[in-house]
Amino acid sequence: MLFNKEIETLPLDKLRKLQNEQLRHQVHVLYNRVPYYKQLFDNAGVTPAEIMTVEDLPKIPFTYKSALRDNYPFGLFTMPRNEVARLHCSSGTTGKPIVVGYTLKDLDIFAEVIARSLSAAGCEKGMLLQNAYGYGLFTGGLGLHYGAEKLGMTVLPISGGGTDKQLMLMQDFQSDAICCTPSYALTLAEEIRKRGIDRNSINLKYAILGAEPWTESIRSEVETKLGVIATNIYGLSEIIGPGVSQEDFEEKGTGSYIWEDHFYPEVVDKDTGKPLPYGQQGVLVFTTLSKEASPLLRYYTNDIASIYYDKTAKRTHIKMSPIAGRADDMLIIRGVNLFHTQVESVLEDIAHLSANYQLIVSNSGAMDEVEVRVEAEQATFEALSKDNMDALMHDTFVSATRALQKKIKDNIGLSMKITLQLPGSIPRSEGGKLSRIVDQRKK
Ligand code: DLL
Repeated sequence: MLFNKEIETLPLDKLRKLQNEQLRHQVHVLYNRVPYYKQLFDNAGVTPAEIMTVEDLPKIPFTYKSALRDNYPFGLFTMPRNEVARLHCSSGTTGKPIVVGYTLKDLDIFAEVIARSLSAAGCEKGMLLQNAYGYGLFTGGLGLHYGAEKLGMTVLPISGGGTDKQLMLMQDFQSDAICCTPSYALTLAEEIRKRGIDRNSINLKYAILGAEPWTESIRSEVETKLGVIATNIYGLSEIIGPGVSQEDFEEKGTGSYIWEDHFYPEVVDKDTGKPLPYGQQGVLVFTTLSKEASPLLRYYTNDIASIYYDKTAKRTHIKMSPIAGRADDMLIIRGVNLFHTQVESVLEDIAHLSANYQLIVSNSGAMDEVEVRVEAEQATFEALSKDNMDALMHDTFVSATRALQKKIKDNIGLSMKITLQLPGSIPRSEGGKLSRIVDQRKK
């Protein structure tokens, strides 16, 4: 079902017209009301009058996360704080968080794009959504919450974590859909199996997963173990939160629709900053077209993806590929660029290994080394343990780890040490985002 059929299927020429009108207004507001943007334009020798269409966007320099930090807390707002209805924060690795503001109209837009997203994910009015994204400063919980209500769903605002209660209410209330991070979906799926919960006592049909990179290997694990159709939801606080893009449950694997009447995307070369053609992978850059309180022009997300139109799709809006990783999280190992999702993708094809893994990066020798710690798959491990004391040493696992090592070498071009681990030994998501990389390099 399409939540807003008219907009979601708007012919491209009309969509562009709408975007251009909104962009001209947005540029005007930012230039006149936000000193940071006035200076950005003046320093670049660009006037607002030169930005007539989205094709003119490359004339404007990027806005980086540092601009939000430097103007902490409300310096990039277009209006006094007392006219803002809500604040959210996104914590960085160090220091102060970045702050984003929403007017009531912004909150309507937020709910609208989430309602569209949940619809695309398969959800319908009347279904029960177990919202296991964190409530609070994080945009996930409240973002999904109001969008689900707008769609007419019943929302269970359980927030992240508290696995016992998640599983109890999931059964007692017969939740139809769940939204959480993909790593937490894996945790829940595993706990269901571990506790011997009857899958027939669970009614979940859809899982809306995002807030961290994930691949087909996690999708197949979550889908089989939870019995759901799992789709990808993407977003970032700076742009609005979740619901910048969403995958359709009947078009799985073909990318996620960017709701481009509100968020105009570009993909640029990570080294030169030059716009890249559709289909080519680079850094995603977004311009908010309709936001009132804290709009941004050409926000440099650091997320690596490609964008493209899918002529065979249900909607006219542009699609984006899954995020390969963040440019600032990319490892460079012996000259080879590496995202942890590349290892995760390879894992999907290797039998008897689970999707729980960690990359340990070290430099005790002369060069950087990556060790892949991966868990033996529970079912195989249990079967082998019955008649073998040390199941991890069994030929089945030895061949699986060799196959993984070879596939990594063939596909990624790096030799990595593979260490097989006992099921359950690698850290799990306890409700939020999970880090897959342990960087032990001495600087
Ligand atoms: O994670 C918003 C969100 C909440 C998205 C719930 C989806 C679901 P931030 O905490 O500001 O906001 O983190 C944003 O998380 O720049 C990406 O690097 C990453 N990210 C978000 N969604 C995905 C996804 C929320 N589906 C940052 N795939 C972004 C890969 C994602 N990475």
